[in-house]
Amino acid sequence: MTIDYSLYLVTDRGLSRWRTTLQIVAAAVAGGVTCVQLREKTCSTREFIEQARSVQSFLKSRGIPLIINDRIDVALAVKADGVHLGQNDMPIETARGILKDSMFIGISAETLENAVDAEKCGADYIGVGPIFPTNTKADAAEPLGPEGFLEIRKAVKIPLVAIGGLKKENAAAIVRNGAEGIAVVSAIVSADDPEKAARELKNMIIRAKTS
Ligand code: TZP
Ligand code: MG
Repeated sequence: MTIDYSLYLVTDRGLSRWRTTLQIVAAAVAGGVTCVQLREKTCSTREFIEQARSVQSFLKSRGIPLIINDRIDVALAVKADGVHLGQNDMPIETARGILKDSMFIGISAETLENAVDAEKCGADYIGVGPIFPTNTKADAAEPLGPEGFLEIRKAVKIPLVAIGGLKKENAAAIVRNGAEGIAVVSAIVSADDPEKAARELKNMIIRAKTS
């Protein structure tokens, strides 16, 4: 499977207001999201698996990949398309030893060094951020800014998905700096109209990629 990273939704049940994660995912997909990462920081393992199965059955028929945040066991249990690991999660070498090539592995990089290491260790893509300040991740590192992103772009070849404080007003510069994709949480999950928010972001990305 090849993954279209262009508009990458990361879920957050705490920011979804009165909507369920599945409702947010459905609206986001209708608006043009190309990839979904299920990110659950507080629920039980059982609930995480149930949630993953329900989101997966929605995504599968639409050809949209499901990536599981942090939890390789959950990713294996539901046969997800990929797993996304941070710098304090299971090391990529260990994860690759378990998963072999059955799944994509994405790695979060907050620095140039993180990104170079991730590529060297065989990551399929890198989530680079935060690019801009964000309230969504409490322990987020210093923002890299568009220049920090560009420095990483020049140093690695694998796909880069930018994350952190991205919205339709500021993401075009990052696409023009070579991001394969834009990952967002609050810009879609907390929007009054998540479908419209996704559509506007998608149109912006298409324009930036073709200009
Ligand atoms: N990793 C780096 S920043 C971030 C994550 C999960 C949060 C991004 O959230 P938002 O709302 O798109 O700024
Ligand atoms: Mg993590």
